[in-house]
Amino acid sequence: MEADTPNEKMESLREYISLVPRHKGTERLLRQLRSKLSKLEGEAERRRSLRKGSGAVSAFHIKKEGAGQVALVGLTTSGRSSLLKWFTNAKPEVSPLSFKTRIPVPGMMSYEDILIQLVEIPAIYEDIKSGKGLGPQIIAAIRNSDAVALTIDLSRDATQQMDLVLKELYDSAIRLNQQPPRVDVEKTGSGGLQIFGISLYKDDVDELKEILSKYSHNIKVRLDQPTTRSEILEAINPRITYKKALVVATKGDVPGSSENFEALEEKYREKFPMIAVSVEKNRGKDELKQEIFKALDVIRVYTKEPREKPSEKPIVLKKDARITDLVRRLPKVFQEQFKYAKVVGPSAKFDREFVGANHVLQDKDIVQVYLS
Ligand SMILES: Nc1nc2c(ncn2[C@@H]2O[C@H](COP(=O)(O)OP(=O)(O)OP(=O)(O)O)[C@@H](O)[C@H]2O)c(=O)[nH]1
Ligand SMILES: [Mg+2]
Repeated sequence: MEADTPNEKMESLREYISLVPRHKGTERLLRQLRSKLSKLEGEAERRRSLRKGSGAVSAFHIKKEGAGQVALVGLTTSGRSSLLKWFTNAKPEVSPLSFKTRIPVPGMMSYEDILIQLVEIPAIYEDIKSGKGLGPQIIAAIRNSDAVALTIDLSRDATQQMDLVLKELYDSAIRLNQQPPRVDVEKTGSGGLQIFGISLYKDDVDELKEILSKYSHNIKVRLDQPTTRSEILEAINPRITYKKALVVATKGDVPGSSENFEALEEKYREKFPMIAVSVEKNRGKDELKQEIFKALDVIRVYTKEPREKPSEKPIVLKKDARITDLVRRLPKVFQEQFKYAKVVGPSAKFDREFVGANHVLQDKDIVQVYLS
């Protein structure tokens, strides 16, 4: 009670709470203490986010670093902090108590010769989509990531957790491992409602016109394959975001975990890569790292100077990037005087193939650029 700085206050409150015996007679006291603690934590969080610059920057926005940002997303106590600690130098609090992580916590994970940023996102909960509390900020933090790792706790019913997490994300306009519908929608300044390829529409055309005119008076829609009503609704919703995702099944060491994992695989294996791990027993680490890298959809390309070894650090590019995308990342002279490139590695048809600007690269290619 003598503590004076907010941090000391929080520390001594935590200590005091841990010392109070747990029984019916102390329930009320514990509730009061926890509520006091959570108020202090909220204040501390606000101060932290204000300090981070303009004041408009939220503690929930984690600046991207490394080859990509992967969000650890799951229900409370699903083991997100444990994973973050296992893979990075971050020091989140691991605890059997619920909702310990209240703001996103970043850490850098090394994978072969690159670094990947992991961010523990505060826990998802039922009805997070309703927009109460920190829900919108939690969802925004997930939307900001490049890929999502869903943490599913194998010490409990795994499919039930997965169903819940997926529903909450779906209702928050986040789509996982799903292609956007192939419908071209364009708001135009004038011209009214224009629909091309209407014969490909599978549902009621009058209703389609009504849906579209509610969305905008001037709109051009182009169908080039059979399209349903729900695909149209997806395509005109600007909030919807598409992310690659994988499942990290945690606590693979606990009794019953194999059965839970099998049930989860049975239901979801077609849509999600799945890795069972145990932080406790240090199992599945390398396999998981590899899946996380895959989910980012990036490639590593090494540049090379004549008569020298390839660069030690790769340039990280989006999957399917071309030589032009690589050249854009090099000093300006390479863009101005590009002639052709020589490729050694997976994308080369034969060793030391000479290629042009449109050549599509692959992970672990070595490229030497020639200038004219
Ligand atoms: N047996 C076992 N327990 C684990 C494993 N990983 C995590 N746990 C335990 O699960 C509990 C919750 O772990 P956390 O990592 O704090 O969970 P979290 O998802 O960060 O939870 P919140 O941030 O509080 O929502 C802790 O008691 C951990 O020790 C594991 O691999 N095996
Ligand atoms: Mg945590």
